[in-house]
Amino acid sequence: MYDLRTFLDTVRVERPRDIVCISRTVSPQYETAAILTKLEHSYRYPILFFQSVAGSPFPVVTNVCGSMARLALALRCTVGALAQVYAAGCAQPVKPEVKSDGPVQERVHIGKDVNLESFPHFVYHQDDAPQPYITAAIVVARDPETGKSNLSFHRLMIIDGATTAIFMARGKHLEQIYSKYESAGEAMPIAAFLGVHPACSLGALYTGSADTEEYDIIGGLQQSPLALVNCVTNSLQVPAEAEFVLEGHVPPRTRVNEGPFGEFTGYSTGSMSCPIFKVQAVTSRQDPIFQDIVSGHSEHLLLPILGMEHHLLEAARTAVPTTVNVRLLVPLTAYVALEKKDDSQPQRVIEALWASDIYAKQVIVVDADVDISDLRQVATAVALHVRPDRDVYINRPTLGTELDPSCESSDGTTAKLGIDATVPLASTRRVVKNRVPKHVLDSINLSELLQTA
Ligand SMILES: Cc1cc2nc3c(=O)[nH]c(=O)nc-3n(C[C@H](O)[C@H](O)[C@H](O)COP(=O)(O)O)c2cc1C
Ligand SMILES: [Mn+2]
Repeated sequence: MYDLRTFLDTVRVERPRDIVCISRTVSPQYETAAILTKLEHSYRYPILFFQSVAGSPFPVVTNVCGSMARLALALRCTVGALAQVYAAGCAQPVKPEVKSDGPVQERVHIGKDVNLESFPHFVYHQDDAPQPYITAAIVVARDPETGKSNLSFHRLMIIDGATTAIFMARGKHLEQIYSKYESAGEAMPIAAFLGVHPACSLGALYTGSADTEEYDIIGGLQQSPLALVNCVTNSLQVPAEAEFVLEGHVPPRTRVNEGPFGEFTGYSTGSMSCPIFKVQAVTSRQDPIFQDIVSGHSEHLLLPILGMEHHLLEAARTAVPTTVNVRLLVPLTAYVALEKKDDSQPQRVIEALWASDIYAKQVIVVDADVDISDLRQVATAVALHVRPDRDVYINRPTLGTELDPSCESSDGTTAKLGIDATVPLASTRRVVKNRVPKHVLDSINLSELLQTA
């Protein structure tokens, strides 16, 4: 079964050191973030299960997807196979199945019974807004023109018992869907669900065409249909085995001040003007677990990588079929390894990636013999093979992200950087990488040699 509880049970059995249960009451104001930060400082990334969080009746789980090993466990493969398994799931989508009921509707609160104040009041960083945030919510909405449903994560700042602010990045699908409703003067119905299996989170983070429904990708990753139920107050569908669902709508032409909020970049970029989410119903299991993601920490950084690397690799291969791999190791930066066939290819890949994702602000292209999972090797290639007057590309400002600390405009517009760190195919000077001849390397049997030494 693909729900949060079954995954936690699997971790308890198969990776017992990966889950820590904390029984003493903790404060949601900075304390859970501090516990996670201290663990990260000692290179530990366990799931944290808080039995008691002050001010809320719900137990909380955080950092569920905080290590690649756990994502691999979730998709039943090795860490090394994750990219391939993700691509295989995307290539074989499976439609969801709508059920007449499900555990997520064991409890139903509608209208004046809705009380978001009962959720834990999480604040992570000292310069964040004092209002609490819900960070693990996956939002479903339907495009009013195509009828396609869309999933994406959105930070929700609790304003009162039945209202949150919702941040929707410009240019991403939910913001595009909302602008269609808004220009027709209509509210956008949405539902936000939390407390799910990692396959669901990874599928929601699929990046690609708006015509691809993320529910089908989740089915592909699970290799079985995701069970959905109809919402109680609108016509959307949500995972039947989630822990919580918030149903409601985003009214047109309403904005509030939101943030500041420390983001995945490690920075907050001031307060924003965001639409609001009017919550009409909250449904949950009988004894729900509240899922949380500490913003800007390991889980937040790891979760989107599979979806974005998959998308950028496809975009790069469309431009240059001999692209070997794309890695995202630091924010807003794509490293690309090419089996280069002509010297115009790096520039074509750079332009393709700039165009295909707002988060691809820097694109650095190297030859296939550079290991792009190793920042030192990439930095060395940039140092040794780049002639800045020839190999650096800067485009005119286009849509990036307002979460970029260097972005001075609140509409997210920024220039982008491309670096071609490949070796020219027809260099005037012969440049050759040091190599010990392979046949000699292969002939050396170290253990034999060291025994006789
Ligand atoms: C923990 C987490 C929080 C996120 N918060 C937001 C957010 O507040 N607003 C937003 O626009 N995207 C947010 N994202 C990124 C989107 O979920 C991501 O870009 C998604 O793939 C967009 O979906 P789309 O391709 O259907 O537009 C977040 C991602 C993660 C992993
Ligand atoms: Mn989408």
